[in-house]
Amino acid sequence: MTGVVVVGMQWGDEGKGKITDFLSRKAQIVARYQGGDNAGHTVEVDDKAYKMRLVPSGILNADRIAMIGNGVVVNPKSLVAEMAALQDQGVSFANFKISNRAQVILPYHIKLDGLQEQSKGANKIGTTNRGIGPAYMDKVARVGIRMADLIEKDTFAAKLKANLAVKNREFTKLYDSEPLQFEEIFTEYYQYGQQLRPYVCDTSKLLNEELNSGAKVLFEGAQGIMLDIDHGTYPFVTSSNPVGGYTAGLGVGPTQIHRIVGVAKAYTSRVGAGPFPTELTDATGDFIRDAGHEYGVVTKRPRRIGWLDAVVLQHAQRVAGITDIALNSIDVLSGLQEVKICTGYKLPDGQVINEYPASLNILDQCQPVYVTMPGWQQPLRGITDMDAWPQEARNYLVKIKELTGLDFVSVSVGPNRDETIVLK
Ligand code: 2SA
Ligand code: MG
Repeated sequence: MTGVVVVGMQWGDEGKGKITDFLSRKAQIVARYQGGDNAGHTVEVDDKAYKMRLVPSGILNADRIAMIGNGVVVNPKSLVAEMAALQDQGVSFANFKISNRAQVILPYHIKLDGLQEQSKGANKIGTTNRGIGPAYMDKVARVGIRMADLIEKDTFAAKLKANLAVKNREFTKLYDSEPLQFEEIFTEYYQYGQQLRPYVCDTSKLLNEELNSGAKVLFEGAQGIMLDIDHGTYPFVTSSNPVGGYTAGLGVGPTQIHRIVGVAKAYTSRVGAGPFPTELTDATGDFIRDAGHEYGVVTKRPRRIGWLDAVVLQHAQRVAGITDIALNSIDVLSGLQEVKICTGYKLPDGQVINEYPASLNILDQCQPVYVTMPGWQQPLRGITDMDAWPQEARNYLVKIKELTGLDFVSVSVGPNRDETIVLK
């Protein structure tokens, strides 16, 4: 058992990239198990910023295997572009692997993502418009095209033709939109497939062999637990399982995992629509957004901001079996008069619950119950000696530990590698 999972405990953007980068230094393999190019993070090393969406951050060490598992939906066009940009920066892909069972995102998925969102009007999810949902729909409907198909000319042509016939009927009849042309897509995407072909293999077989011979593996989750298709704020979620997805998404047994690190920010953010009980729509929210540079990596959208929610953290801990917490961005809270943590939700009848409701209707009626603590004025950015912190900031950590029962594996006081306090 040498597997460690890193997963977001909120709605994504918890700073998983930074934690993955730091934990992966001890790993021989870093493997992505779900999501697609809706994920996105920047890893900064020695003044160089590496932007990644699909490629696991483990790629930055040439000796390490960086793997895209079968549970990931791969947009070949954006993967080829991402690889080219990283190669230009001197990154080696000698140990890069893509599962032959990973689903492929094609232009009709992206088009459908946009059309589905449009047709939902005010109820739209606010997707990243990368075709993620429609690609997983095709997977479950058993009409998806996998990497193994993409690289076989005749198989790809036949499957693409059959799928396009159905999708084009949908585009023209249901959405009154233009059909897509087979030739264009086939020529372009077959090329991408051939460029990716050298990396395509049975990643589950490789991964199990490596694990059985003692390799340390980091399982890199994308998005966050509150965006999980089962355990998140459905239907305002992504279409995959950040929770537990590594078993199905990489073809390994849960017995290979011994540690699950949950990454959380010291406050909460969310992009896209959907419930957010501790949301701040006031000047405090604006203050945190600006101090934390809370704008999306992929879509540049300003993120919604709120207080830390311990109901969310407890839910995440429970459904994912989190063993440790990596807390990020506590430095962002410097300068506030007071800081709050939500400890429960109050229903209209006065009852206080501390489980996250499945019903959006009940969630709508929930009023957050807060513990309010004095804030601190001193900047924490870069201050890795906690003894030099104001007592109020230390108290905030103690409260989080008390509410979650989790040990801190690390606490971050800034985005850089050396702005991390490693505690475990
Ligand atoms: P989609 O495109 O179908 O997955 O969108 C569905 C909802 O999921 C939200 N979503 C995200 N929210 C925050 N961060 C995301 N990705 C991170 C990033 C990467 C990460 O930095 O962009 O932290 O792993 C992400 N991806 C999807 C989206 O806003 C919709 O609400
Ligand atoms: Mg992010």
